[in-house]
Amino acid sequence: PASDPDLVERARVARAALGDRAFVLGHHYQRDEVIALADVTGDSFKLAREAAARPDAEYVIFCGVHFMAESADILTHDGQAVVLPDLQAGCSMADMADIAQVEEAWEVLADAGVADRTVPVTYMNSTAAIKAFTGRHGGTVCTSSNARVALQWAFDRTGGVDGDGKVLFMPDQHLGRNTAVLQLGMGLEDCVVYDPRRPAGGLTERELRDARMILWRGHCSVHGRFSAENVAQVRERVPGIHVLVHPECKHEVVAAADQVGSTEHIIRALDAAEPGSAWAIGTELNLVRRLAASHPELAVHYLDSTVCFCSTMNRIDLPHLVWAMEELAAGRVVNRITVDADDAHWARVALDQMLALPA
Ligand code: CIZ
Ligand code: SF4
Repeated sequence: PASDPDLVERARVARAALGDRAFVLGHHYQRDEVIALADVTGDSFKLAREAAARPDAEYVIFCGVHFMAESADILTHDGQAVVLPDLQAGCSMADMADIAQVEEAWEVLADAGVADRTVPVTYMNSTAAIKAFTGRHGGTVCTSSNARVALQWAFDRTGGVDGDGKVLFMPDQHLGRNTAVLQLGMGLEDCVVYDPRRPAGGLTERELRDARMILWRGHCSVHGRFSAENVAQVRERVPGIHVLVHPECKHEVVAAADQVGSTEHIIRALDAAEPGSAWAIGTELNLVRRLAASHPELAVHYLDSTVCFCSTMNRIDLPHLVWAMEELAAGRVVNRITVDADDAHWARVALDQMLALPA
């Protein structure tokens, strides 16, 4: 439905009042009404860099989810306030790795005698506390675009992909498994899943010693819902269709697809697609709908019409954004996201390590 015209007008007025004092970031999974007000759009990695590149903006209004606003706070300076228009906009995947559970897992690894041969790698989609843990233990952050390079780097620190070092990969088991198996040539049997709800992660010492990839039991509630059956069905319905999915999808979905790639990769692939070609996209619905609308020359299908929006991304809507902008314009800093100094320091170490990875 079209947005309320009064609200659109209030948004225009508040945005104009803030001028250059504010910078509005919009994640690709945001609603159209929010994207319309964004100064820049991107995935979490691009938006973190964009936030860091705007040192003169007093307010960084982050239309995305909590962990992204935390990263922006870490990468901006103290005089800047990062604002999340709705504090309920979390990420179910990031919330699946709690810092107390991760500390406990590290003790389980130490008890099994493997912690000193293990490098933690955390996906960007994790809390600042998990990024800080990763920095304190000599690991790196990764995104879905550089996960292969990050894993290669981590294994190189412990004797290489063919050695006996290990990676503790958090919090998305699917990205970890897909990257290790499909990009680094490891076997599915080299991967084990650490379940934080079970004693010792549900793993024996033997399993921990034999594993190469220790995958945290976490997943995305949107991407994790696509199935291999969806891929088979769309191929039957639309012969010759190209199936392109995000690496947060399950292994069997990625294995059945034609291409796998990050959000930015998916956008570029459609920009470069041959006119008239058909595509089934397995990622968040706000983005797929915008891609379909902006590519009338292509037949863009949604991989599974029953999987829908990311509910927490969708919490940021025009009323919340207008409220946050009006409050800021009135000099009241609302919904500020801050990371404590010690965690911010170590999370930054892990983020800087990612930025230093070979391209
Ligand atoms: O699934 C997500 O939330 C993604 C892909 C975020 C991002 O931009 O990296
Ligand atoms: Fe988190 Fe998945 Fe939503 Fe991304 S799409 S914010 S990973 S729940």
